[in-house]
Amino acid sequence: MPTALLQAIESRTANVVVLGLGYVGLPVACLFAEAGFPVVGIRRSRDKVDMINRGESPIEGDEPGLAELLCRVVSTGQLRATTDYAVCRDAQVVLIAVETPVDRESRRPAYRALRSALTSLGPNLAPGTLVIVESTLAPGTMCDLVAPALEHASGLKATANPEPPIPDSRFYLVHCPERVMPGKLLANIRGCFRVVGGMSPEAAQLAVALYRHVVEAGLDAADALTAELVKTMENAYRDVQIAFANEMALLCEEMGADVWQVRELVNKSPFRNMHLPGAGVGGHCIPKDPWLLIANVGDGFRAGLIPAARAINDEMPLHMADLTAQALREAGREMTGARVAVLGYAYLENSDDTRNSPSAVLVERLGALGAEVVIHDPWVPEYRGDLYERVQGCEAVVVMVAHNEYRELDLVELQGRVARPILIDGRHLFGTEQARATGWVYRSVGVG
Ligand code: SAJ
Repeated sequence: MPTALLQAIESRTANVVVLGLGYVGLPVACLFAEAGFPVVGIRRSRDKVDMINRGESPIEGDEPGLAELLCRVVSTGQLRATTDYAVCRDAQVVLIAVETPVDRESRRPAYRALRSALTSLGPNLAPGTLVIVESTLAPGTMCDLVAPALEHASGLKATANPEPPIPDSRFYLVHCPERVMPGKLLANIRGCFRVVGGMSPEAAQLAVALYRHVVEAGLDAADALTAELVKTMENAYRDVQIAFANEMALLCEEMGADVWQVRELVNKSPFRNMHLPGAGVGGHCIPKDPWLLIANVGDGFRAGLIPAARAINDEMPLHMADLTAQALREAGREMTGARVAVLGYAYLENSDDTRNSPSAVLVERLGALGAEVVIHDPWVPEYRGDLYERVQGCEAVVVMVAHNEYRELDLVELQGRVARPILIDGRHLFGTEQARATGWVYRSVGVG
């Protein structure tokens, strides 16, 4: 193990550079700065760099502790931001935390930001530096893209396995996938176990020594491919579980049963944990990571379950549109020209995050069917406002997100505002008895 680098890490004197000061990079930069490391963050936008150097957080939404921590570490000089990659020349540690989205049409990884970061870092990479990619990657990316791209751009060699003594032409390369969740950015970095995947065992051990300064949970060293698989597979696993619940909801609707009652009884069996059916699956992880998982597997493998689960979950907001159209038709009303209220635009309850929101799919489909759509969401600035006023004159109300505010809705008051009492419940907030007792024409996902 290289003593100089390890000593710099253990003494917290290693210069740390974080590429990408977004919702992954900024909190991790702040935590390493708080731990005592000198940290420089790189971001493309001059405005955002200036904002961060004023100690102001560019991260939207409620992130407990982040704004205060950022202000503190900037004021002490532990953290500063820049647009200039030349700062990497003095770094002993470089963390890469740029977005790695999936192309909507092809479902292939879109690595433009990653390639750009690697190309910019390369010429400024000093021998012996520990480079850690936190962005979520399709398994195989570290070996087939990150290492070759960085070697080409730097003229150095990534450490290989077994570990030769580090001459002055090598760098250490690791993948430590992020585990952020909007609303819990700092808590998740501190509290979630991390897999630390090294391109060599020594690289992994160096990264474990580094993360021990900010991660209170377990740190499991592994190889880079294992780390890529762990992150994408844990989210694909969740996507499949949710898809099972959604398919059972559709089955129960068809059979005239109540999936919510069935689910409760199924989960009384040991080792059962049937997830919640709903109006769709959004966010920055679950809809994307299953596609990353199967992106580079190769011809000898045919993915069946993963694409099928994605298709089921992607279908749910469209199913909400079908339930709405059906209820209107039964009331003798076509969708064309009908005023429909969509309650909830965030992808997750009690969150302002709208990334990959199922509501966006529903709103588009309702519009295509000729409806006049009004949107309300107490967490999303552009859709805040008085809910009862927003639904005035509507002929259908569709609940898409289980915000606390919606759980406490006064269904009698609401009915007094709408032109037609049709309530489509995508998260089963109200239950059939409660809704029908207050005179609503009520349809819930999963209830036939
Ligand atoms: N959803 C359902 N049914 C469920 C659970 C979720 O329809 O039973 C929907 C939600 O409404 C939402 C989407 O799925 O639209 C995603 O919800 P989520 O609870 O998985 O929240 P995320 O997307 O923030 O997932 C993150 C992930 N964490 C990381 O990537 C580090 C995920 O791996 C975690 O399992 C999840 O948080 C969590 O459990 O908190």
